[in-house]
Amino acid sequence: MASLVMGVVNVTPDSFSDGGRFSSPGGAVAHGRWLAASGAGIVDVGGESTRPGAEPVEAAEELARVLPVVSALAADGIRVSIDTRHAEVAEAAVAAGATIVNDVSAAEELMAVAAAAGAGYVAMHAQGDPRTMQADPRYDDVVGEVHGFLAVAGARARQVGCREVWVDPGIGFGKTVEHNLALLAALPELVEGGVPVLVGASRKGFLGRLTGGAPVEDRLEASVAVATWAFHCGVEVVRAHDVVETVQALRLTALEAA
Ligand code: PMM
Repeated sequence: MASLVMGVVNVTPDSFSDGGRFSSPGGAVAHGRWLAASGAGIVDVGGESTRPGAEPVEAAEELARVLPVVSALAADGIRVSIDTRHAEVAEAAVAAGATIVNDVSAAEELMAVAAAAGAGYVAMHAQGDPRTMQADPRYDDVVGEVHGFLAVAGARARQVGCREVWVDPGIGFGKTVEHNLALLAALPELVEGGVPVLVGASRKGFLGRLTGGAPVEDRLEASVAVATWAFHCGVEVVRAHDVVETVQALRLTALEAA
């Protein structure tokens, strides 16, 4: 599969990057349509913020947030992924037309939902829970441990019958700036592992730290720089908020004439 951009629609009041902007279904649907029209090959819909320090959301509340959005976008023929840690949310979303389960917890339960529905599956690495994951993340060998975890999770997802599988190093999920940079530097090795790779670094905190404190709304250039690097390394899907600019990065990386 050629590389593509996954556009983000957070139907949440509190996501770090766009929290509160699309918390009504109508606004979220309009934004998802715009992302697809701007070149996103997948629109990722989430109803629970996983930013550092975020409180968990009940599955019923998450469902109420995401289902109308998933249904409307899928009915338009847009490829929708559901970003959730709850199996019942994943199940309802695939029944409503989502065709990818994006699981930041890489849990067996969610793999099973994706496999049963004939949906694709993203297995992401995280250390710890969003509430506490950035408190003091530690690894002996971050690249070895994350790649090892993803090799097992990717193989397991295929074994339980997931049709399409991606692995994701989980930038910012229980990782320091140095951990994130080591994982980004090691993307070529992860790609060589043979399971398609997805990366999401868009607007994340480490980009603020690396750019002298740029606030979340000023991280476009840094986000596109990481996306360009990721595509250059052979990453198949880049998760991004700024779809127009990230699609440009993809085209340039693929040396396609715009
Ligand atoms: N990051 C966030 C949420 N979901 N899913 C995947 N697969 N990879 C990520 O890096 C990822 C994710 C957090 O970012 P957001 O608050 O902008 O959605």
